Amino acid sequence: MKKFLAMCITVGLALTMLAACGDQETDQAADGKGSDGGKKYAMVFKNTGNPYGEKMMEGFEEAIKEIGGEVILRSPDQPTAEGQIQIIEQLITQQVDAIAIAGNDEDALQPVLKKAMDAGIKVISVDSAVNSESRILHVNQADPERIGRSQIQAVSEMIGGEGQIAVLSATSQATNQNIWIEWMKKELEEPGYENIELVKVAYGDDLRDKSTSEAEALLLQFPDLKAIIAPTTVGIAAAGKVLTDKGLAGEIALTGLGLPSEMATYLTNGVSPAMFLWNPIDVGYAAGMTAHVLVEGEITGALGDTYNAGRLGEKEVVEDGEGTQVMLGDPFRFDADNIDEWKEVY
Ligand code: RAM
Repeated sequence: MKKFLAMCITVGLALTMLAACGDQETDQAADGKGSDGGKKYAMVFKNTGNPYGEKMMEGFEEAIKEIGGEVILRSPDQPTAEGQIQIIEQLITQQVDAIAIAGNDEDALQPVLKKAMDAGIKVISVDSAVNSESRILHVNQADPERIGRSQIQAVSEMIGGEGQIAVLSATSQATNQNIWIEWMKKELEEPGYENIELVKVAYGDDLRDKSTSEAEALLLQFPDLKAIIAPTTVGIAAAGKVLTDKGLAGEIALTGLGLPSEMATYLTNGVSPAMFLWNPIDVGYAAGMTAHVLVEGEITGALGDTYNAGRLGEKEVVEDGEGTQVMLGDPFRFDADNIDEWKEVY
């Protein structure tokens, strides 16, 4: 009964958040007593209906309330650059002070984001980077190299260093997934993985139905498949359900990046021996605090700038290829032994 009640509360909360985060705009005057009254902070996620994005927005909203600004949460229906471009145009017209965007494409948003910056808007990317010309800095959830390499290390352990593996990703344009997959491929070139073959990278576009059909297609196309790595919370949850429904626990291992709340079942039923993630609420919160210090002129986003990111403590702007970034922690490993502590949190 307790479990049923908890589930009802979780489903109720999820539905409320879904309603709040549809392609309809959510504007909320903050009731905090911070110093930033009247300033408008927008977050644009990849697409609607993704619980990970909703958690990130929750953290962003927490930060903006803390500093006393006004928060605007927007996402297109589909994970495309076109949808985000339309939203950015509207945010420019609304004269927001800052935009934090999880980019659906590295380069396609450049003209509109430059236009926003020319209009005085502080633009940062978060979660999925846009190119360094299109933003002041990037708020990075974790080191992409560590994320990519750890997926391969984990999968190799799960399948005894031998067999066919496939990746089920988000969209083919998603910068975050693409860089993680590049690092997976580099790790596969290291000694010790000679008997592991990456047979395919499939794209479920962070849509539940497409991710499900792509996971099913992998099983049909590769009857000897030993593991699926899904570096997307939508993809891994869809694959978890497919493998569970087909009774493939223990036959095909699943790992990747998953939300504990969506993956608890598949970590305990043996479908996924382990998976990884960071705290998406903290990622959104960090983006909010970073946008705030940029708007207030406390930092410019230059290399070496340091600032106070509220409950996350002091942060430093560091190098990121051609641009700059703020780096959060290491990915956390979840398995059947620790999932219960986290499944209610995010
Ligand atoms: C999905 C999104 C998001 C990514 C996570 C891991 O929710 O693609 O951008 O960071 O997975």
